[in-house]
Amino acid sequence: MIKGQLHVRVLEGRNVKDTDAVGRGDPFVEFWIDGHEKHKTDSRCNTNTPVWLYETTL
Ligand SMILES: [Ca+2]
Repeated sequence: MIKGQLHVRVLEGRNVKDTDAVGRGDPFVEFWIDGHEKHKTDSRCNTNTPVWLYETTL
């Protein structure tokens, strides 16, 4: 297994598809490391142009 650090930066979304039945979606980003370690940003309510400015080092 290769070891090291992974720096992840999630900035923003554009033209995010609405998924709510009523109103706009509440988008978030989730990603997995090696297919099993799940990470997720907070949701942004009722927007198609979310901004997270999320950063993490894994
Ligand atoms: Ca909503």
